[in-house]
Amino acid sequence: MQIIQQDVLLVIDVQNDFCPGGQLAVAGGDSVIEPIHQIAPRFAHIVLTQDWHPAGHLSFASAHAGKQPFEQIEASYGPQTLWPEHCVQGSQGAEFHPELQLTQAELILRKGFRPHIDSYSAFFENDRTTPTGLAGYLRERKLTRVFLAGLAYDFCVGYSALDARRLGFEAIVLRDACRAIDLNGSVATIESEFAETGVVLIDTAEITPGDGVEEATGRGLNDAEQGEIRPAEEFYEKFESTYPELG
Ligand code: VGL
Ligand code: ZN
Repeated sequence: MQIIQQDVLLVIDVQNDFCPGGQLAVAGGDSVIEPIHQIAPRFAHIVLTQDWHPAGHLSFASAHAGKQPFEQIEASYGPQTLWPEHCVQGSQGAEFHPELQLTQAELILRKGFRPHIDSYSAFFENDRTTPTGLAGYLRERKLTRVFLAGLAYDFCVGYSALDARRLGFEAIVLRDACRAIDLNGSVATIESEFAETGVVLIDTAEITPGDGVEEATGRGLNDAEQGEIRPAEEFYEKFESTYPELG
């Protein structure tokens, strides 16, 4: 698969707490870094997300008397899994893994900062209606195809991919650049939703290699030199019919 100028690599939550030794460690979490580094130079645009919770966040089991991590509660917006305290704003666990080197990233999007609502997706909080602003950012910059990598495959990566589709973006998950939590069949669940909504699963090896970032991505060119941006009209139509209130 050829990477084009309208593509963005969305790197989800590669933070200390989701890596070995962290508060909510995902098995092999830090092994997403190498494949991410392999493909990052192919992309002209990279966005990072950071899970970013205030102390006492609703998603923490410790905020609910008698509840343990990985149990569920009924939140005002529906079922919510409870987690160990993780990614507390300003803590070392909330920092990006020190080996992640993506200084060229153009945006760091923080999510999950509202005390009473969790946010797995980079696009919407867990009520599936409160936007994070990312759709507007991508739309305004005419970035129409979202490649996803990071942690966790079956939660924040998966929800972000599904919401990307819901918003009319193309969504391609880089399977080998993700690791899963796999809680109560969550991998099977997310993959059946991928199939339903048209989220595409590929490995990073399927991304066409190139000898020059400049030629493949147009990085270094200004907007005029980059030439015509591909599917803007079609994209806007889709977006506006899905989200008339945002159109
Ligand atoms: C995540 C659970 C809680 C994730 C974040 O990044 O997948 N999972 N908060
Ligand atoms: Zn979280």
